[in-house]
Amino acid sequence: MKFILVIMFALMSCGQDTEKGIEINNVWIREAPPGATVAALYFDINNNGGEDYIISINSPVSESAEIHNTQISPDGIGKMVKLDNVLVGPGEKLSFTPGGKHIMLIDLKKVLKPGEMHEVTVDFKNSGQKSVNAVVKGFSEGGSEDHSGHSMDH
Ligand SMILES: [Cu+2]
Repeated sequence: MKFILVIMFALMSCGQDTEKGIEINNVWIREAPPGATVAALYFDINNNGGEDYIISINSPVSESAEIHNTQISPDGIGKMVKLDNVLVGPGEKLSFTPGGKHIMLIDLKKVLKPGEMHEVTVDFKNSGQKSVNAVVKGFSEGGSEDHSGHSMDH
C-alpha cells in the first residue's frame, strides 16, 4: 500500500512540472436554472511556454463539452461554430468570453447556482490535463451574452 502511494505521488508531481507553461485564470460558468440543458464556460489562458492546443474539456457537471466560437453574420445573428481545437501560441494570452470563444457544457447533470464552485479539466495537446475551479456567475454578472446563438441544437 505504501509503495502504491509513493508511485501515485511521483506521478502527480511529474504532471505538475510539465504544466508549468500554461495558466488558466478567471474561470467561470454562466448559471444554469432548472430545465437548462447547456451552460457556457469561460476563462483566460496565459501561455508562458511553447505552442500548444486546447483539445478537450471535461467537467463532472455535464455529460460532455464542446469548444465553440460565436460568429456574427452580416445580418447580426450570432451563430455558434464548433471547433476541434484551439491554438495557444507561445506567449499568447487568450480570452474565452461571452460573444466570443467559449466552452459549451452539454447535457447538464445538475442546476448551476451562482456562487457554486465546480471543477473543470482542460486537456492540452502538449501540456496534458489541467484542473481548475470554476465559479458560477448569475445572468447579470460577467458581461452580456447573445442568447440567440444558444438556441441551436446541441
Ligand atoms: Cu456554444
